[in-house]
Amino acid sequence: MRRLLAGIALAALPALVIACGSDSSGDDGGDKPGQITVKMFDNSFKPNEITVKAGSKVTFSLPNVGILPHNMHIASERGVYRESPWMSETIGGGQTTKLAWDVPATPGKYLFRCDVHEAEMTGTLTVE
Ligand SMILES: [Cu+2]
Repeated sequence: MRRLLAGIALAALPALVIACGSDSSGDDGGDKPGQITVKMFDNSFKPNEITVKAGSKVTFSLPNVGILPHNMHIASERGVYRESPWMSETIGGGQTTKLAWDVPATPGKYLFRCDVHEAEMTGTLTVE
């Protein structure tokens, strides 16, 4: 009887491992670790509110799904664009570019925008 119970316990183990594994591999849409896809429409980002981990490295994948030219430019810590080097190239509709960003170690809010449409094409990165 004791051997039979041990056998049942062992047989149940793989099921538990699989259950745990599927938990940790769940993701939010197919991006690789550290990669975040932000679609550029005419004229908005989707998503335009993004949360990232302080001190991590992220790469924004930026497909331009509109017709107009767009880019992504992240403001400096104090919200100034012209002093910030965090800027992708400007690309035309149907193209995709990338922007690698060493996320600051300081938690806070960082604004981003498209320089071509700076009034309406904006977003916020929350570093936490
Ligand atoms: Cu734009």
